Amino acid sequence: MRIALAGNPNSGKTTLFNALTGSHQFVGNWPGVTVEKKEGQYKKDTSITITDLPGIYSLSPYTLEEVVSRKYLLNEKPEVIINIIDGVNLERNLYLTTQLLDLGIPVVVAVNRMDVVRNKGDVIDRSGLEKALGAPVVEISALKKENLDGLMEMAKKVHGTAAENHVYYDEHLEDAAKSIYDIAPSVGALDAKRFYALKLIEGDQKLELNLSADQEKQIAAVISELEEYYEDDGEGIMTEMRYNAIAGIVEGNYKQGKRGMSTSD
Ligand code: BGO
Repeated sequence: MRIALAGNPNSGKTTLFNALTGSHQFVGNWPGVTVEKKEGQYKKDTSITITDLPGIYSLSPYTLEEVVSRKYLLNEKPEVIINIIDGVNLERNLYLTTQLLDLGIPVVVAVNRMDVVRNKGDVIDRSGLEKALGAPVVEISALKKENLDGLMEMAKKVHGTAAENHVYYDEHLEDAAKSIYDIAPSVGALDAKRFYALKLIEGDQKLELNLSADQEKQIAAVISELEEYYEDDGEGIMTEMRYNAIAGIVEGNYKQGKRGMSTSD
């Protein structure tokens, strides 16, 4: 089984990767770039390969790290994604999560730094978060090596399952995505169809979809209609949709304890 480990910088990705692989690690470079590529075998089951993706905030095509990560996720298609998120900074970390969920690959969300969350007296509604994301959520502490077996058991469990997990935005946006699949059935047939449709709406120029001029024109018309409705450009619409959805998810599922400290850093 091939697992990709994805998360924001400073989410604890290196700590988790080291805890899972121990000395079973190989370090090289991603093809053609000077970004370090770390791969390793799960030390308790060496048939599982874990690829540590560069730390990123989004699956945009702007930074080298983002380009490397999304190329790997779209072209090499790992069988499971473990998305490590910092439990102390849920709101910021979930921005990447919303995009990973669109790839059509089963995702397990590992909420890290639970030792800190607990010390603050804060509580995450794990099952509420699972419902909102449509993906299993496992609470861990990479530093204290807490619940890492549970995390890997969940990764095995979702392996081979159909990934329909994604965050629902609103009917206008969902309809626009569906229209794009109709205009370009080749996009609709892709596992990552939702990722591609939403990135088209976002105005992403680096999707390598080989659409015909006619398809591009029709898709542009769908996006224009959406832009007129929301009085914003596609990129602005998608960013706001994601942030609003995340704000609701955090609001409903993260309870600050009596110690009442802020959830931001
Ligand atoms: C330092 N709990 C706690 N409390 N800390 C954690 C956990 C956890 O579950 N997981 C990771 N950390 P990386 P990226 C540090 O290095 O794995 C800590 O970027 C320090 N260093 O120990 O590197 C982890 O790979 C001095 O902290 O993240 C590390 O994703 C003082 O989070 C940091 C304090 O982890 C980032 C912390 C010299």
